Amino acid sequence: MKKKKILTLCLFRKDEKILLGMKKRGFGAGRWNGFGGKVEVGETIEEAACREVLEEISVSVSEIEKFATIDFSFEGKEEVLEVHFFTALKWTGEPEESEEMRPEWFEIDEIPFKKMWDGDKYWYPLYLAGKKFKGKFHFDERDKVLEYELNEEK
Ligand code: 6OG
Repeated sequence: MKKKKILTLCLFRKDEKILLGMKKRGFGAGRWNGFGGKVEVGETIEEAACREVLEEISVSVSEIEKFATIDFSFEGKEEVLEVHFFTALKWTGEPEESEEMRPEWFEIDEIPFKKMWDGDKYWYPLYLAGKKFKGKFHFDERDKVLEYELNEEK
């Protein structure tokens, strides 16, 4: 079996807007994305999700809800990224830029899919419709989606 790395991603919605961050460094740099990262030893996945948001945009999240798990794999790479997706339900503080992320609110009909991970345009419609789901995406060497599968959970 391929080696798995557990990651989090947290999204924020307010009225008809969604908060994204421009990733300034590391994996996915130059793309808009939600907020998150690796789960550290001794913390739960939910704790990791909240800690990453605080580190990246100085927002303190007190309630989150899981909406998806997606496995991401890449042609020629052994490791599978198991990303746990959350939506923030309660938070305090205004998003602030950090060394890692520059946050910005986008209208839902103006989500910049061309400057996001190629898989995002496939699963965002489910997220925006309030669905819960599981998925798998396989990318080529140039980060384009080769195959994907999304299954809604009842
Ligand atoms: P660090 O390695 O910087 O965390 N992530 C993805 N997000 C989207 N939308 N699509 C993908 O398709 C992703 N692969 C990883 C998980 C990396 C962050 O990027 C997310 C983490 O929040 C391949 O600590």
